[in-house]
Amino acid sequence: MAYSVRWIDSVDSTNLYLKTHPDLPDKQVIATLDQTAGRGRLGRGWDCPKGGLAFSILEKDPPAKPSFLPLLSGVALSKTMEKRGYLPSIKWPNDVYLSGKKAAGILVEGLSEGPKTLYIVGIGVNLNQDAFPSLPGATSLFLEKKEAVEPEPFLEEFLSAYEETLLDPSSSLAYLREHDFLKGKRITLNYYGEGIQGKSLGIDEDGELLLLAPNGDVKKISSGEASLLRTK
Ligand code: BT5
Repeated sequence: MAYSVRWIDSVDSTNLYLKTHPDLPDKQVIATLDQTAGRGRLGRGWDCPKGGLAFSILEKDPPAKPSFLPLLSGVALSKTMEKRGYLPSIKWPNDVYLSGKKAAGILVEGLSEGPKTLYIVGIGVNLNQDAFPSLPGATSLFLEKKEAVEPEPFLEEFLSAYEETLLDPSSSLAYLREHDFLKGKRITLNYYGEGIQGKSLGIDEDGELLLLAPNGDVKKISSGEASLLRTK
């Protein structure tokens, strides 16, 4: 496999570690079970209480379109979980869900190095936590099946699924559409600070969300934050 994993005991953020070590070889993976200041999107944080796995992959020349990296990483995570008997779905654009709750989050960051852009694919997976007192919308693999998950084999399985997924974006997109958490649901989308409501029609070939607005327009959304609308 092209990816080589270095485990570190504790780190603020595995994404930040790679950002500050861009000279590490292409496809270097930094992994930890103790991430103390994990980063989410838009300045949010990622909690990694004991039992969590955090890792980041350095992609100097990604084999897939960079804008697809979050979705394709979600596909690879979902496949890894499915092979182990879980029933995951992928919540556009960057989460993996189990039983309607968030089990993993993905943060892809670009880093300019002269004329080139390097990509850092950061993934947090809730493996063995047995409760999330301050995160009611979170779950872990342990909570789903009451079985502990060994982090090292899980990461190895993920990396081979990720390698395959990146090399075959069209069948990965088909998988994504079959595991689309939002499809058919009424959602609110935070789109450039504006909340738009509508029904998610699914994900198109560009990885964009198709939203059917109440006036019948179909909007193509490239990024944003989706939450489910409660139905009475
Ligand atoms: C994400 O952001 O979901 C991306 C998270 C990426 C984390 C990885 S860990 C390895 C690498 N190194 C880093 O520093 N980061 C990456 P976002 O979509 O913005 O979601 C963040 C929100 O998810 C938070 O505001 C919480 O509401 C929720 N959250 C935080 N920790 C969680 C957890 N462990 N499980 C489920 N939800 C969580």
